[in-house]
Amino acid sequence: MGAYIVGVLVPLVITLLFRSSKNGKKRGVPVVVGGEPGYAIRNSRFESPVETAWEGITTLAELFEQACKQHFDKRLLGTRKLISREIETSEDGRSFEKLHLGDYEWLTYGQAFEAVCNFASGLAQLGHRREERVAIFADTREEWFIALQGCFRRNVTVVTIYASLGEEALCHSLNETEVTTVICGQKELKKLVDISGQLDTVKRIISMDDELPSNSASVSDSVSWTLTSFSDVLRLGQGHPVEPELPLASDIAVIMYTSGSTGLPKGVMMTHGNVLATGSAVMTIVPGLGSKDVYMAYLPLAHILELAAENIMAAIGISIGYGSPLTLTDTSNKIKKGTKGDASVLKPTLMACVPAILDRVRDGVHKKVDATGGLAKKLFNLAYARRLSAVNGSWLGAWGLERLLWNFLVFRKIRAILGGRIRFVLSGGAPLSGDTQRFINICLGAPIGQGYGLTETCAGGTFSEEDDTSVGRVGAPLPCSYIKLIDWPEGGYLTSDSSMPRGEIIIGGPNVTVGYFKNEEKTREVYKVDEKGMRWFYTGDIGQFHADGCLEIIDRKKDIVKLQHGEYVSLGKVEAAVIVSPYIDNIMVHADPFHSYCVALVVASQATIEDWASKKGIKYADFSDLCQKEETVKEVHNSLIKAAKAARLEKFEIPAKIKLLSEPWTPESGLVTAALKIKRESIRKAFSEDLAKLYSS
Ligand SMILES: *[C@@H]1O[C@H](CO)[C@@H](O)[C@H](O)[C@H]1NC(C)=O
Ligand SMILES: *[C@@H]1O[C@H](CO)[C@@H](O)[C@H](O)[C@H]1NC(C)=O
Ligand SMILES: *[C@@H]1O[C@H](CO)[C@@H](O)[C@H](O)[C@H]1NC(C)=O
Ligand SMILES: CC(=O)N[C@H]1CO[C@H](CO)[C@@H](O)[C@@H]1O
Repeated sequence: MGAYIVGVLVPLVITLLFRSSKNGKKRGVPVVVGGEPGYAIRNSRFESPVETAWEGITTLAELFEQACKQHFDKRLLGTRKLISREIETSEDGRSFEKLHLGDYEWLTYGQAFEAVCNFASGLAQLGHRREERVAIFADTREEWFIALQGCFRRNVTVVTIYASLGEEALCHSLNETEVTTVICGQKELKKLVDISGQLDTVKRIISMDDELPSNSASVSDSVSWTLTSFSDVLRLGQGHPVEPELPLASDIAVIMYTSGSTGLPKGVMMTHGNVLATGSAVMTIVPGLGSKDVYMAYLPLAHILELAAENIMAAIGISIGYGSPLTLTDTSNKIKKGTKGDASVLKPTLMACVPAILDRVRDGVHKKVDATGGLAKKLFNLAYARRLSAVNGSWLGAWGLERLLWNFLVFRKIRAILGGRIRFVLSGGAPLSGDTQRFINICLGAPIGQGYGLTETCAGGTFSEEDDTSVGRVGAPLPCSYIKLIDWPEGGYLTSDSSMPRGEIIIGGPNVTVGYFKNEEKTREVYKVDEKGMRWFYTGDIGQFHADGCLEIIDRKKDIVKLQHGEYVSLGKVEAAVIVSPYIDNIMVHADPFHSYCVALVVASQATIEDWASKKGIKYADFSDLCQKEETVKEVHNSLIKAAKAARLEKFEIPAKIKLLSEPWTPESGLVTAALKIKRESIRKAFSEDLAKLYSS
């Protein structure tokens, strides 16, 4: 009996003590900084911005070399062996590629270092000079990482390009940076061959795959580049070693092309110091990061989140296993039925995610639970409710034994989807909905560290700490960043606002990148150096600071919205493109960062639509009635899509759903300015219900 009471009381007391100390915890504290007046916050644990977590280390090249010496015999890079590749045909005649993949095959830190040195030497032997730039244009894989580190060892700047970038953007980025060597996979090589006529500066291609695409033979005479396989470059380097020429902290490590808000993509220049500062800061925030961890690598390495993450993992003796979003779980699209997905084979402890992937996991679990139904569903819902009230602050449910029970009965199976050992999830790239954050917290039993940052700040910004169970916020400033809010009177956000300080978010610190490549005008517009020498980046996002020093993103300054998958939609650009449809009098495109598509409110052009209706013999009471009809909406939507395609808009830019309005927007109604420019905020407010419906239906 006595033991029982102790057993209950001790955890209870500990829980209560822990909670009360947690409630008042200040995660960020005000700090006096230079530059424009505003309200600035720093991480409460670090007085001045962290630049490096490793004594004497100032570049990614030094960091990697040191780690390889320390962890020589440990596993570093793992790739699954391909057992077979099959084409499956579905009932409706479409065919899908299915992969049967085997175990991970590993390179130790020692072996990986040798490969990196060989690659660096091989690249030099191919004739690539140090001051010329290399582009890596490929999906995330082991060779990507080896090539990156190889370039770093010779102070060669790497241009990264999203594998999904369109042709025009691809040409632009290769041309602007005068890249002479492109390292790519088979799929990307096919794209390069298609545009070979426009690539004036490219002299060498290094193909990660030995297999070549079918269209490469046809142009081999006309192109001026040489094609070498990755393995040949390694062999070449092994036979002819070249001395390393290491970079300095201020040398440009990477020029990262991000999908621009308008027009062509911009290349963000990051120094070794920049990436190191972000990585050092993240180190201090993921709890107990150490060489027992295994990291699942599958997000694009052309994204700063993944690039910084892999560099940090490889700095502390962690094993990195490669995979892809299409082979991640046993039920992923490309996994052959009955064989295992990447996560079940690797059993990672850490992974990075973008919100869209977590949403998919959540929807998948819901679907499965609903399909099973019956007792299993009841049990799941009960377990979920109990755990929810526990993480939401009631002490009873936090009691360890109950948690163990639910884990055993219900959540164990869900965890198995990702290998069963995940202990921390890093989320970034776009805001995560509170709903999904809770769901993943509970079902995976692992905290999600949500970050807010931009390519321009080298992903530095804020990061929610492990023990912060609130949702909808992005945490306190990273140790490498100061976050300042400045007034934006036009938008009605002031640091003196009574509820909380609000304003445009600007980010300062050693993590802030040096600017856009060959674009000084734009750089001067959004980067500023204050009188104390600190660099600040103006994000254009609007935020507010909670009392504990955590940031919440509440709005954005520009009419540019980043969708859930990270693509930017410029609302004005889309509107200008589709308003040419004869059925459209006026239009407001609306995008929501929690969704992957945009929607539109369309003011119908009465004359042309009534004309169309009479030709079709459609009967209707009045124009308002006609605008409600499904066939009318469909006709206008099709015409809009046609206009969008003619203007070469990307799929995600084309409004997926529209609402047809019969009443014009006038200055009198307050929905457009006197110059007839649309007033977004007013329209959003007036039609908030319609917009919500477009996203929910
Ligand atoms: C690294 O390369 C850049 C660009 O070519 C050059 O300006 C810089 O001086 C190099 N750094 C070192 C340490 O040689
Ligand atoms: C590449 O750049 C050169 C000048 O640097 C320009 O003349 C050419 O049109 C550009 N090509 C493309 C495809 O952008
Ligand atoms: C969680 O707590 C908040 C405030 O403490 C409350 O508004 C909310 O309803 C709670 N949710 C659940 C599911 O208990
Ligand atoms: C690499 C880099 O940009 N370092 C700068 C970081 O910020 C401090 C001031 O906070 C500067 O002194 C460094 O030069």
